Amino acid sequence: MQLYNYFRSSASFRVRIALELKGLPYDYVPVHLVKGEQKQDAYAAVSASRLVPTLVTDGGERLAQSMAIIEYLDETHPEPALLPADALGRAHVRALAQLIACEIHPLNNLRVLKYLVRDLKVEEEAKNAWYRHWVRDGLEILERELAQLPPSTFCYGDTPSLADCCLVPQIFNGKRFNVDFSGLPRTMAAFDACMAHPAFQRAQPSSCPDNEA
Ligand SMILES: N[C@@H](CCC(=O)N[C@@H](CS)C(=O)NCC(=O)O)C(=O)O
Repeated sequence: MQLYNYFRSSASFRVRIALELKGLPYDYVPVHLVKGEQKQDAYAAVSASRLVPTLVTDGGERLAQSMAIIEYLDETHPEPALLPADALGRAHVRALAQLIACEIHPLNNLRVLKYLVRDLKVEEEAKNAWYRHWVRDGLEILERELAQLPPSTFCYGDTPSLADCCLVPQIFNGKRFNVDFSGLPRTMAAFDACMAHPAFQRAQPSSCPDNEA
């Protein structure tokens, strides 16, 4: 398999975590987002959306969207499972994952932040305030959701799930923008549990071949 991705991309990081949790080898193909490589011909031929990640399967199929890719990996390589065996559990995990991937992340994507600054002429500090507001707001919602679930080591249960694949990159991203993580005990405990796990360590930006210190 090949993963077109970028060390700092949250959506790419989600897929790297899933690949590492499942122990699946892959070729790392870097796409430098800040240099705009996602819009150049080479990657446009791979990705209709010009977004990372793209997973190319051993059979040559190109897959987009991190959540769809992770569910594909979970179905084709079921151990360890990233979704619970029961329907209710799966609904809870998908709800947590989608809260991060669909409610928080899209508001803070590179192209959205660029549009604020370049087209709407928003000042850098106002852009950062936008970022911090929406990440903090989303994490407070996540914390309230987690508080309604039974105690657990990870976001849901005592093994990492799709929700943890989404949580960790969002926290890494928030750290870069100095988001306030105080008063989020369940969220940060799940993050800490993940970061004590070798698969999350191997997937993190500083372990990537294209990492820029
Ligand atoms: N919903 C998509 C989001 C993909 C996405 O937004 N990727 C970002 C990096 S995290 C990207 O490629 N941004 C390039 C750009 O904004 O030009 C997924 O989960 O894969």
